[in-house]
Amino acid sequence: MDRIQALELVRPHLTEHRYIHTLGVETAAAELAHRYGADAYKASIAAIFHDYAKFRPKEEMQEIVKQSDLPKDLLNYGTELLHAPVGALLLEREIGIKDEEILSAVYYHTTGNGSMTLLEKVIFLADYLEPNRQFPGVDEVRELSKVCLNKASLKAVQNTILFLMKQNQRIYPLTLDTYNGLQLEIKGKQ
Ligand code: DGI
Ligand code: FE
Ligand code: FE
Repeated sequence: MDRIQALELVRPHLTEHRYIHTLGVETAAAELAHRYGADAYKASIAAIFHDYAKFRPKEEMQEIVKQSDLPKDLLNYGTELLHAPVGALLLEREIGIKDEEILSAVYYHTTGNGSMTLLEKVIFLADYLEPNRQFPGVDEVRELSKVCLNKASLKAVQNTILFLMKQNQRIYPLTLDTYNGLQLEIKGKQ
């Protein structure tokens, strides 16, 4: 599958706004992949498909979690979390994507995890800082992303955790694992 085919496949699942975001994530992912040595093709395909399930009805996503091997604790946090793991599952089922690196980059694009691969970091960070995003703190992460992938990813997850806490939202354990994992990678086990 080339990127044009991928874009044609994802387009019907997204709004215009979300499609523009997706193109921004692809651009950002290409830059990060080039800078940090990730696979350019996988970065492009994972970016194009990362929000594939974003507009599935939440009842459908909850049903998929219940009837698959996805972790059931996903149901106890905001429904915003579901589109990432459900998206990975549906990409395999509906589009036939089998590449585990691409699927895991989609799976973890919202939360991250405690020991992220290079491609997972690239997609996690590209989603956060793509050029169409504008919110407090994003420029600092953009600057950091030119210097250190781990430090930029850490700042992004820190900002997300602080934002969620201010909104009195629950924080999914994987999001905290991401914070701890990146701290460990940056500072070592001291
Ligand atoms: O899909 P996007 O909007 O492009 O971005 P995303 O996949 O990073 O999703 C962002 C949403 O996910 C935002 O509403 C905050 C939410 N989120 C991220 N981490 C957590 C979370 N929500 C909860 N409850 N807990 C988390 O740990
Ligand atoms: Fe998303
Ligand atoms: Fe996104």
